[in-house]
This record gives sequence, C-alpha cells and structure tokens, in this order.
Amino acid sequence: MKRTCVAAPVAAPAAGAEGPPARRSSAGGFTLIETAIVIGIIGLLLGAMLPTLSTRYELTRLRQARADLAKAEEALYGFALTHGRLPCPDTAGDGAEDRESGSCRAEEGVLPSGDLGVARVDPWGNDYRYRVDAAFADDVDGTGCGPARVGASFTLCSEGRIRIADSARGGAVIVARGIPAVVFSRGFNEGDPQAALSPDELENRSDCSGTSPQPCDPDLYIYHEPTRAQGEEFDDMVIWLSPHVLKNRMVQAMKLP
Ligand SMILES: [Ca+2]
Ligand SMILES: [Ca+2]
Ligand SMILES: [Ca+2]
Ligand SMILES: [Ca+2]
Repeated sequence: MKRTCVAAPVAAPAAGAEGPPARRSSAGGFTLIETAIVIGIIGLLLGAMLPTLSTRYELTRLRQARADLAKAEEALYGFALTHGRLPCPDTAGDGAEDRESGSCRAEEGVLPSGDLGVARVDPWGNDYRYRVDAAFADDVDGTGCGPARVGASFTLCSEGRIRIADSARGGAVIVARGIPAVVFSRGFNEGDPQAALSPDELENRSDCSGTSPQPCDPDLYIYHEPTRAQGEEFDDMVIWLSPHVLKNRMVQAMKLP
C-alpha cells in the first residue's frame, strides 16, 4: 500500500503576539536610524561646502565684470576712431546713445551697449553705467583749446573734466584727472535695500541734486579696492579712459591732429 507524507501546516502567530526580533535581510537595506545618520552627515558636508561654493561663484562674477569693463574700454576707443568722438550715454534704455542737436542728452546714463557691441548688464543684473565729458562726444570740433581737425570732437590739447579719487572724504588722493569717460558697475550691493551706502558709494551716484543724501560732485568718481568695513562698504568697479591713450590712438589712426 502506497503511503503519502503530508507536511504539517505551520501555525501563524496569533494576532497581537510578538514574533521573533526584526533582522535586516541579507538583501541589504537600512534601518531608520542608519538612514538618519547618513542624511545628517550629508547635511554637515553640504553646510561646510556652501561657503566655498558661494565664494567661487562671487569670484566668477567679479572676473566677468572685469572682463566686461575691459571690453567696454576697448570698444570706446574703437568708437572714437570710427566716429571722431565718444558716444553719448543711453538715457532711454534701448542700448543706443541719446543725442540731440549734435550734443548728448545727458552726460551720465547707461552704457550704450548696443552701439558698442558689449554687455549691457553686469553679473549682478544691473546696467553698466557710463559717464562722458560731453565736449568729447558732441559734433563741435575741439574743446576750445585750439584749432581742431574737421570730423574730430576734440584736439590734442583737450582736457576732460572728470576726476577719479581714492576717497570721497577730505584729503583724498586724485588717482586720475582730465578724464574724458568713465564706465562702472555698482557691484553686488546695488539694489539691496539692506545695503549701507558708504560716502564713497554715494559719490558714484549720478544724483548730485539737492535730494542726494550727501553733497556730491558730478565730475568726481571714487575708485579703490572693495571693502566690507562697517561704514566704508565699497564694491563699485570703475574704469576710465586715459586721455593720452585716446589721443594716441586717434593720432595713430590719423584722426588727429
Ligand atoms: Ca537710447
Ligand atoms: Ca567736442
Ligand atoms: Ca556698490
Ligand atoms: Ca560723483
């Protein structure tokens, strides 16, 4: 007679009864505590890396601004060789210089980036500013210091009115004088309502009217290294055209004398 073996059924644990202790399967997986520890370590590492990343990002933006300003300077020299004068500022926000009857509509405004073929906005999202001595940008030959060549807005003896100093306070050193044009970025703190504007930053504002928070000179611009010292905060980036380089290039191109 054939006999059949039947396995006895395994009894399921009764509801509410405690089973054997939970063990991680050999297939892997993490317990809740291990996952929390890993997340904590990743958080600490990211926290340590963020300041470094932020500094690198800011350095990249500074380098970009310096490159943009250098390109704008070269473009201004090129514009002078082509037109016999410097461009006027853009006051209407379309990237083109704004002139009226052969003169600039204003001496300070936005860099006429479209006419120059350069970047209009700095790495912090604000327009590059441009200031020109209008005598170097009008259609009138010369600046009253001598006979001028037809088609040139200035002569070898022409002097710009703009000055660059290392401070807005008394006793400042004049870094450069007789300057025909300035291009600048107002830096990272432009547009930050929490930013404190130091006297040096206020001096680089275009508004020297009675509503200005401090008396300022429209022909004076401040240039020095950036600083975060309290009350002296300064991050503007300023470049200017040397009148001698400008005239030298005009002579080499036979636009002067
Ligand atoms: Ca315009
Ligand atoms: Ca002129
Ligand atoms: Ca600034
Ligand atoms: Ca000023």
